[in-house]
Amino acid sequence: MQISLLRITNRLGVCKVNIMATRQSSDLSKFKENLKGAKNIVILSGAGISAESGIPTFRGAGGYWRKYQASSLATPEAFKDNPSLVWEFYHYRREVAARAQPNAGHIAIAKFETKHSSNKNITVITQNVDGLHVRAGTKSLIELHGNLYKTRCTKCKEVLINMDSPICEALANRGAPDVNIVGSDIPVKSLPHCKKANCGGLLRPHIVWFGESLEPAVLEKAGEAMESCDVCLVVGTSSVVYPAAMFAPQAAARGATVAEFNIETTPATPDFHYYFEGPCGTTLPQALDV
Ligand code: BV8
Ligand code: ZN
Repeated sequence: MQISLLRITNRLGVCKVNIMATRQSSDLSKFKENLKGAKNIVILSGAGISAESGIPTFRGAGGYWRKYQASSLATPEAFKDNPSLVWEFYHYRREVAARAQPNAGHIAIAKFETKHSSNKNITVITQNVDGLHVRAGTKSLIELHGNLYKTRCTKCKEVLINMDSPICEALANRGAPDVNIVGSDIPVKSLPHCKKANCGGLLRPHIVWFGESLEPAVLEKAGEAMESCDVCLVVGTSSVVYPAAMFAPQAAARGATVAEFNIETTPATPDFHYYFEGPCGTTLPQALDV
Protein backbone atom coordinates (compact mmCIF):
# COMPACT_ATOMS: atom_id res chain seq x y z
CA MET A 1 0.00 0.00 0.00
CA GLN A 2 1.59 3.27 -0.99
CA ILE A 3 0.52 6.60 0.44
CA SER A 4 0.69 9.47 -2.02
CA LEU A 5 0.43 13.04 -0.86
CA LEU A 6 -1.83 15.24 -2.86
CA ARG A 7 -0.73 18.85 -2.34
CA ILE A 8 -3.55 21.32 -2.89
CA THR A 9 -2.81 25.04 -2.62
CA ASN A 10 -6.05 26.91 -2.24
CA ARG A 11 -6.85 30.47 -3.32
CA LEU A 12 -5.29 31.89 -0.14
CA GLY A 13 -2.07 30.10 -0.94
CA VAL A 14 -2.65 27.76 1.97
CA CYS A 15 -1.24 24.35 1.16
CA LYS A 16 -3.50 21.48 2.17
CA VAL A 17 -2.31 17.93 1.98
CA ASN A 18 -4.75 15.14 1.19
CA ILE A 19 -3.54 11.64 1.99
CA MET A 20 -4.80 9.38 -0.79
CA ALA A 21 -4.00 5.76 -0.22
CA THR A 22 -3.05 4.12 -3.50
CA ARG A 23 -2.54 0.41 -3.91
CA GLN A 24 -1.33 -1.80 -6.70
CA SER A 25 -3.88 -4.18 -8.17
CA SER A 26 -3.46 -7.64 -6.59
CA ASP A 27 -2.40 -10.97 -8.07
CA LEU A 28 -5.49 -12.43 -9.75
CA SER A 29 -4.19 -16.02 -9.94
CA LYS A 30 -3.76 -16.19 -6.16
CA PHE A 31 -7.29 -14.87 -5.63
CA LYS A 32 -8.66 -17.42 -8.09
CA GLU A 33 -7.06 -20.18 -6.01
CA ASN A 34 -8.91 -18.84 -2.93
CA LEU A 35 -12.15 -18.72 -4.90
CA LYS A 36 -11.74 -22.27 -6.21
CA GLY A 37 -11.47 -23.66 -2.68
CA ALA A 38 -14.28 -21.51 -1.23
CA LYS A 39 -17.58 -23.11 -0.18
CA ASN A 40 -19.56 -20.01 0.88
CA ILE A 41 -19.13 -16.88 -1.20
CA VAL A 42 -20.75 -13.45 -0.80
CA ILE A 43 -20.69 -10.78 -3.47
CA LEU A 44 -21.50 -7.37 -1.93
CA SER A 45 -22.33 -4.75 -4.57
CA GLY A 46 -22.85 -1.00 -4.63
CA ALA A 47 -23.76 1.65 -7.19
CA GLY A 48 -20.44 1.18 -9.03
CA ILE A 49 -21.58 -2.14 -10.51
CA SER A 50 -24.42 -0.34 -12.29
CA ALA A 51 -22.26 2.57 -13.48
CA GLU A 52 -21.41 0.75 -16.75
CA SER A 53 -25.15 0.32 -17.33
CA GLY A 54 -25.44 4.10 -17.39
CA ILE A 55 -26.93 4.49 -13.91
CA PRO A 56 -25.29 7.39 -12.01
CA THR A 57 -23.52 6.51 -8.75
CA PHE A 58 -24.22 8.38 -5.54
CA ARG A 59 -20.95 10.04 -4.90
CA GLY A 60 -19.69 10.85 -8.32
CA ALA A 61 -20.97 13.74 -10.42
CA GLY A 62 -24.04 11.56 -10.93
CA GLY A 63 -24.86 12.00 -7.27
CA TYR A 64 -27.01 15.01 -8.20
CA TRP A 65 -30.54 15.31 -9.63
CA ARG A 66 -31.54 18.83 -10.57
CA LYS A 67 -29.81 20.98 -7.93
CA TYR A 68 -30.25 18.38 -5.19
CA GLN A 69 -27.78 15.79 -3.91
CA ALA A 70 -29.45 12.42 -4.33
CA SER A 71 -28.80 11.56 -0.68
CA SER A 72 -30.69 14.67 0.46
CA LEU A 73 -33.83 13.43 -1.32
CA ALA A 74 -33.44 9.84 -0.05
CA THR A 75 -34.72 10.78 3.43
CA PRO A 76 -38.08 10.57 5.26
CA GLU A 77 -37.83 14.30 6.00
CA ALA A 78 -37.62 15.15 2.27
CA PHE A 79 -40.65 12.95 1.56
CA LYS A 80 -42.64 14.54 4.40
CA ASP A 81 -41.70 18.06 3.25
CA ASN A 82 -42.30 17.50 -0.46
CA PRO A 83 -43.61 14.07 -1.49
CA SER A 84 -44.20 15.29 -5.07
CA LEU A 85 -40.54 16.30 -5.53
CA VAL A 86 -39.33 12.99 -4.05
CA TRP A 87 -41.74 11.05 -6.28
CA GLU A 88 -40.45 12.94 -9.35
CA PHE A 89 -36.92 11.89 -8.33
CA TYR A 90 -37.87 8.23 -7.91
CA HIS A 91 -40.04 8.20 -11.04
CA TYR A 92 -36.98 9.48 -12.99
CA ARG A 93 -34.81 6.73 -11.51
CA ARG A 94 -37.44 4.04 -12.23
CA GLU A 95 -37.50 5.12 -15.86
CA VAL A 96 -33.67 5.32 -16.16
CA ALA A 97 -33.20 1.88 -14.57
CA ALA A 98 -35.98 0.33 -16.69
CA ARG A 99 -34.18 1.50 -19.88
CA ALA A 100 -30.79 0.30 -18.59
CA GLN A 101 -29.38 -3.16 -19.31
CA PRO A 102 -27.40 -5.37 -16.92
CA ASN A 103 -23.71 -5.08 -17.84
CA ALA A 104 -20.85 -7.60 -18.01
CA GLY A 105 -20.33 -7.26 -14.24
CA HIS A 106 -23.92 -8.24 -13.34
CA ILE A 107 -23.85 -11.02 -15.96
CA ALA A 108 -20.52 -12.44 -14.75
CA ILE A 109 -21.96 -12.77 -11.23
CA ALA A 110 -25.12 -14.51 -12.51
CA LYS A 111 -23.04 -16.90 -14.69
CA PHE A 112 -20.74 -17.66 -11.75
CA GLU A 113 -23.78 -18.47 -9.60
CA THR A 114 -25.17 -20.86 -12.23
CA LYS A 115 -21.79 -22.49 -12.92
CA HIS A 116 -21.24 -23.31 -9.23
CA SER A 117 -24.85 -23.85 -8.11
CA SER A 118 -24.09 -27.48 -7.18
CA ASN A 119 -20.84 -27.04 -5.30
CA LYS A 120 -20.86 -23.59 -3.68
CA ASN A 121 -23.28 -21.38 -1.70
CA ILE A 122 -23.24 -18.01 -3.43
CA THR A 123 -25.18 -15.01 -2.09
CA VAL A 124 -25.36 -11.58 -3.70
CA ILE A 125 -26.00 -8.75 -1.25
CA THR A 126 -26.69 -5.47 -3.01
CA GLN A 127 -27.03 -1.90 -1.77
CA ASN A 128 -28.56 -1.00 -5.14
CA VAL A 129 -32.28 -0.54 -5.74
CA ASP A 130 -32.20 -0.73 -9.57
CA GLY A 131 -33.13 -4.42 -9.94
CA LEU A 132 -30.33 -5.13 -12.46
CA HIS A 133 -28.93 -8.19 -10.62
CA VAL A 134 -32.29 -9.97 -10.95
CA ARG A 135 -32.58 -9.01 -14.62
CA ALA A 136 -29.06 -10.43 -15.17
CA GLY A 137 -30.26 -13.76 -13.76
CA THR A 138 -29.02 -13.66 -10.15
CA LYS A 139 -31.13 -16.01 -8.02
CA SER A 140 -29.84 -15.66 -4.47
CA LEU A 141 -30.14 -11.91 -3.87
CA ILE A 142 -30.53 -9.78 -0.74
CA GLU A 143 -31.60 -6.18 -1.49
CA LEU A 144 -30.43 -4.29 1.60
CA HIS A 145 -32.08 -1.00 0.69
CA GLY A 146 -35.25 -2.09 -1.13
CA ASN A 147 -36.16 -1.72 -4.78
CA LEU A 148 -37.31 1.07 -7.10
CA TYR A 149 -40.17 -1.15 -8.33
CA LYS A 150 -41.73 -1.72 -4.92
CA THR A 151 -44.12 0.66 -3.17
CA ARG A 152 -45.17 0.80 0.47
CA CYS A 153 -48.41 2.35 1.69
CA THR A 154 -47.72 5.00 4.33
CA LYS A 155 -51.03 4.06 5.98
CA CYS A 156 -51.58 0.29 5.87
CA LYS A 157 -47.87 -0.50 5.17
CA GLU A 158 -48.76 -2.91 2.34
CA VAL A 159 -45.72 -3.55 0.08
CA LEU A 160 -46.45 -4.22 -3.59
CA ILE A 161 -44.36 -4.71 -6.71
CA ASN A 162 -45.19 -1.98 -9.23
CA MET A 163 -43.57 -1.96 -12.67
CA ASP A 164 -46.00 0.62 -14.14
CA SER A 165 -44.44 3.26 -16.36
CA PRO A 166 -45.46 5.88 -15.44
CA ILE A 167 -46.51 4.78 -11.96
CA CYS A 168 -49.37 7.28 -12.14
CA GLU A 169 -50.70 9.71 -14.76
CA ALA A 170 -49.48 12.82 -12.92
CA LEU A 171 -45.87 11.60 -13.15
CA ALA A 172 -45.98 10.92 -16.91
CA ASN A 173 -43.03 12.76 -18.58
CA ARG A 174 -42.04 14.31 -15.26
CA GLY A 175 -38.78 14.01 -13.25
CA ALA A 176 -36.46 15.58 -15.83
CA PRO A 177 -33.08 16.20 -14.13
CA ASP A 178 -32.90 19.79 -15.51
CA VAL A 179 -31.22 21.97 -12.83
CA ASN A 180 -33.54 24.87 -13.69
CA ILE A 181 -36.63 23.02 -12.52
CA VAL A 182 -37.33 24.01 -8.94
CA GLY A 183 -39.69 22.04 -6.64
CA SER A 184 -42.73 20.17 -8.02
CA ASP A 185 -46.24 21.39 -8.80
CA ILE A 186 -47.84 17.94 -8.71
CA PRO A 187 -50.69 17.98 -6.18
CA VAL A 188 -50.23 15.26 -3.50
CA LYS A 189 -53.70 13.87 -4.31
CA SER A 190 -52.42 13.03 -7.84
CA LEU A 191 -49.45 11.00 -6.48
CA PRO A 192 -49.69 7.18 -6.24
CA HIS A 193 -52.21 6.11 -3.55
CA CYS A 194 -53.13 2.76 -2.03
CA LYS A 195 -55.88 0.93 -3.92
CA LYS A 196 -56.95 -1.11 -0.90
CA ALA A 197 -60.58 -0.56 0.15
CA ASN A 198 -60.87 1.83 3.15
CA CYS A 199 -57.22 2.76 2.85
CA GLY A 200 -56.23 5.16 0.07
CA GLY A 201 -52.99 6.02 1.87
CA LEU A 202 -50.16 7.83 0.04
CA LEU A 203 -47.65 5.36 -1.39
CA ARG A 204 -43.86 5.79 -0.97
CA PRO A 205 -41.00 3.93 -2.59
CA HIS A 206 -40.24 0.76 -0.60
CA ILE A 207 -36.68 1.92 -0.18
CA VAL A 208 -34.54 2.39 2.96
CA TRP A 209 -33.80 6.10 3.23
CA PHE A 210 -30.96 7.70 5.18
CA GLY A 211 -31.91 7.78 8.83
CA GLU A 212 -34.19 4.72 8.45
CA SER A 213 -33.30 1.30 9.78
CA LEU A 214 -32.90 -1.64 7.44
CA GLU A 215 -35.60 -4.33 7.73
CA PRO A 216 -34.60 -6.70 10.60
CA ALA A 217 -35.26 -9.82 8.48
CA VAL A 218 -33.05 -8.46 5.67
CA LEU A 219 -30.30 -7.54 8.13
CA GLU A 220 -30.48 -10.98 9.72
CA LYS A 221 -30.22 -12.79 6.35
CA ALA A 222 -27.29 -10.59 5.30
CA GLY A 223 -25.61 -11.15 8.67
CA GLU A 224 -25.90 -14.93 8.35
CA ALA A 225 -24.37 -14.87 4.85
CA MET A 226 -21.53 -12.58 5.97
CA GLU A 227 -20.77 -14.66 9.08
CA SER A 228 -20.49 -17.91 7.12
CA CYS A 229 -18.63 -16.76 4.01
CA ASP A 230 -15.07 -17.93 3.29
CA VAL A 231 -14.62 -15.39 0.49
CA CYS A 232 -16.31 -12.00 0.01
CA LEU A 233 -16.09 -9.83 -3.11
CA VAL A 234 -16.86 -6.13 -2.49
CA VAL A 235 -17.81 -4.58 -5.81
CA GLY A 236 -18.36 -0.91 -6.74
CA THR A 237 -19.03 0.60 -3.35
CA SER A 238 -17.45 3.58 -1.62
CA SER A 239 -17.90 1.76 1.70
CA VAL A 240 -19.14 4.89 3.46
CA VAL A 241 -22.79 4.02 4.12
CA TYR A 242 -23.60 2.03 7.23
CA PRO A 243 -24.43 -0.63 8.16
CA ALA A 244 -23.45 -2.08 4.72
CA ALA A 245 -19.97 -0.51 4.98
CA MET A 246 -19.22 -2.64 8.06
CA PHE A 247 -20.01 -6.03 6.54
CA ALA A 248 -16.84 -6.72 4.55
CA PRO A 249 -14.33 -5.27 7.07
CA GLN A 250 -15.99 -7.43 9.78
CA ALA A 251 -15.67 -10.51 7.56
CA ALA A 252 -11.99 -9.72 6.91
CA ALA A 253 -11.41 -9.24 10.64
CA ARG A 254 -12.74 -12.75 11.41
CA GLY A 255 -10.49 -14.31 8.77
CA ALA A 256 -12.59 -14.44 5.58
CA THR A 257 -10.74 -13.58 2.37
CA VAL A 258 -12.04 -10.24 1.04
CA ALA A 259 -11.37 -8.83 -2.43
CA GLU A 260 -12.34 -5.30 -3.41
CA PHE A 261 -13.24 -4.45 -7.03
CA ASN A 262 -13.28 -0.71 -7.64
CA ILE A 263 -11.89 1.98 -9.95
CA GLU A 264 -10.28 3.68 -6.94
CA THR A 265 -9.32 2.79 -3.38
CA THR A 266 -11.84 3.38 -0.59
CA PRO A 267 -11.51 3.92 3.19
CA ALA A 268 -11.97 0.15 3.58
CA THR A 269 -9.28 -0.91 1.05
CA PRO A 270 -6.55 -1.35 3.71
CA ASP A 271 -8.77 -3.93 5.50
CA PHE A 272 -8.89 -6.24 2.50
CA HIS A 273 -6.54 -8.98 1.21
CA TYR A 274 -7.05 -8.19 -2.46
CA TYR A 275 -7.77 -5.02 -4.40
CA PHE A 276 -8.51 -5.23 -8.13
CA GLU A 277 -8.48 -1.84 -9.81
CA GLY A 278 -10.59 -1.24 -12.88
CA PRO A 279 -14.18 -1.19 -14.11
CA CYS A 280 -15.91 -4.28 -12.70
CA GLY A 281 -17.44 -4.98 -16.09
CA THR A 282 -13.87 -5.95 -17.03
CA THR A 283 -12.36 -7.23 -13.76
CA LEU A 284 -15.26 -9.44 -12.58
CA PRO A 285 -15.46 -11.71 -15.66
CA GLN A 286 -11.67 -12.24 -15.35
CA ALA A 287 -11.79 -12.96 -11.60
CA LEU A 288 -14.87 -15.21 -11.80
CA ASP A 289 -13.56 -17.03 -14.87
CA VAL A 290 -16.85 -16.65 -16.77
C1 BV8 B 1 -29.24 3.31 9.58
C2 BV8 B 1 -31.41 3.70 -0.98
C3 BV8 B 1 -29.89 2.96 11.80
C4 BV8 B 1 -31.78 5.12 -1.32
C5 BV8 B 1 -29.45 4.03 0.36
C6 BV8 B 1 -27.58 10.43 10.93
C7 BV8 B 1 -28.88 10.03 11.15
C8 BV8 B 1 -29.28 8.73 10.86
C9 BV8 B 1 -28.37 7.84 10.35
C10 BV8 B 1 -27.10 8.26 10.12
C11 BV8 B 1 -26.68 9.53 10.43
N1 BV8 B 1 -25.36 9.62 10.09
C12 BV8 B 1 -24.93 8.47 9.58
C13 BV8 B 1 -25.97 7.64 9.61
C14 BV8 B 1 -25.98 6.33 9.13
C15 BV8 B 1 -26.33 6.40 7.64
C16 BV8 B 1 -25.02 6.53 6.91
O1 BV8 B 1 -24.28 5.58 6.84
N2 BV8 B 1 -24.74 7.72 6.38
C17 BV8 B 1 -23.47 7.89 5.68
C18 BV8 B 1 -23.67 8.85 4.51
C19 BV8 B 1 -22.42 8.36 6.68
N3 BV8 B 1 -26.97 5.15 7.35
C20 BV8 B 1 -28.30 5.07 7.44
O2 BV8 B 1 -29.04 6.00 7.64
C21 BV8 B 1 -28.82 3.66 7.24
N4 BV8 B 1 -29.69 3.34 8.33
O3 BV8 B 1 -28.12 3.61 9.91
O4 BV8 B 1 -30.23 2.92 10.46
C22 BV8 B 1 -30.19 4.34 12.29
C23 BV8 B 1 -31.47 4.82 12.15
C24 BV8 B 1 -31.76 6.09 12.68
C25 BV8 B 1 -30.74 6.85 13.28
C26 BV8 B 1 -29.43 6.35 13.33
C27 BV8 B 1 -29.15 5.11 12.84
C28 BV8 B 1 -29.59 3.55 5.97
C29 BV8 B 1 -28.64 3.73 4.80
C30 BV8 B 1 -29.38 3.38 3.52
C31 BV8 B 1 -29.61 4.62 2.72
N5 BV8 B 1 -30.18 4.25 1.42
N6 BV8 B 1 -29.98 3.64 -0.80
C32 BV8 B 1 -31.78 5.31 -2.80
O5 BV8 B 1 -31.08 4.59 -3.54
O6 BV8 B 1 -32.49 6.25 -3.23
S1 BV8 B 1 -27.79 4.18 0.45
C33 BV8 B 1 -27.15 4.54 -1.06
O7 BV8 B 1 -25.82 5.03 -0.89
C34 BV8 B 1 -26.91 3.33 -1.90
O8 BV8 B 1 -27.94 2.41 -1.82
C35 BV8 B 1 -25.65 2.78 -1.35
O9 BV8 B 1 -25.91 1.85 -0.36
C36 BV8 B 1 -25.06 3.91 -0.62
C37 BV8 B 1 -23.60 4.05 -0.93
O10 BV8 B 1 -23.45 4.18 -2.22
P1 BV8 B 1 -22.49 3.17 -3.01
O11 BV8 B 1 -23.31 2.03 -3.43
O12 BV8 B 1 -21.24 2.87 -2.28
O13 BV8 B 1 -22.22 4.10 -4.20
P2 BV8 B 1 -21.25 5.35 -4.23
O14 BV8 B 1 -21.73 6.24 -5.31
O15 BV8 B 1 -21.06 5.90 -2.85
O16 BV8 B 1 -19.88 4.69 -4.64
C38 BV8 B 1 -19.78 4.06 -5.91
C39 BV8 B 1 -18.47 3.34 -5.89
O17 BV8 B 1 -18.33 2.62 -7.12
C40 BV8 B 1 -17.27 4.27 -5.80
O18 BV8 B 1 -16.34 3.75 -4.87
C41 BV8 B 1 -16.68 4.26 -7.23
O19 BV8 B 1 -15.28 4.40 -7.20
C42 BV8 B 1 -17.05 2.87 -7.68
N7 BV8 B 1 -17.21 2.70 -9.13
C43 BV8 B 1 -17.74 3.59 -10.01
N8 BV8 B 1 -17.74 3.01 -11.25
C44 BV8 B 1 -17.24 1.75 -11.11
C45 BV8 B 1 -16.90 1.55 -9.76
N9 BV8 B 1 -16.37 0.40 -9.32
C46 BV8 B 1 -16.18 -0.58 -10.21
N10 BV8 B 1 -16.48 -0.47 -11.53
C47 BV8 B 1 -17.02 0.68 -12.00
N11 BV8 B 1 -17.31 0.78 -13.32
ZN1 ZN C 1 -52.90 1.24 2.27
